[in-house]
Amino acid sequence: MKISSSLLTLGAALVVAGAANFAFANGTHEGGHEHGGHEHADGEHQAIGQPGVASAVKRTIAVKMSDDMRFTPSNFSVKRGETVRFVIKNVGQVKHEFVLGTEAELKEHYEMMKKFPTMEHSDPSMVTVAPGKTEEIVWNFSRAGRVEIGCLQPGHFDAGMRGAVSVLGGKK
Ligand SMILES: [Cu+2]
Repeated sequence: MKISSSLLTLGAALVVAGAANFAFANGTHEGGHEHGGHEHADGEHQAIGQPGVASAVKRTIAVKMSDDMRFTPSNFSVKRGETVRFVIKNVGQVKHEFVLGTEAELKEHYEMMKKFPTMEHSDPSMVTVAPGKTEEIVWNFSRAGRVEIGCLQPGHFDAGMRGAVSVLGGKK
């Protein structure tokens, strides 16, 4: 039915706009551009760091994603300020994702993916990997604390497809 399908499209657009606002608000409430004079024009992702530059990568970490709904390995430890390249291979038969975020961001985003399972989404903090393929994320973990990892494909997050990065404090 044409009408309901265009309503669904509109609904998806509104949800996406809402998520963008949420990310912005979440990124700015901790405030500040205090690390080394970097400016982040969009204000996003300050809670978990920001996209890294390849030339700053000192460590590459290989991660496998599999249909038993696991990241292997799933827990990582980095130093504050470190830029890491994740090389993420999907060894399964279905699509998986590696998404960095706060607990709240991942849950919010996951609920949206359950409502709109065919929605295409992308962001520097995430990668969607087709079966048998490998993708990369370069990320700068500029804040001490815990960054969550999740696969937001419907059912996967609930099934435990999660992990975490511990960002250890230290010199500013
Ligand atoms: Cu998955």
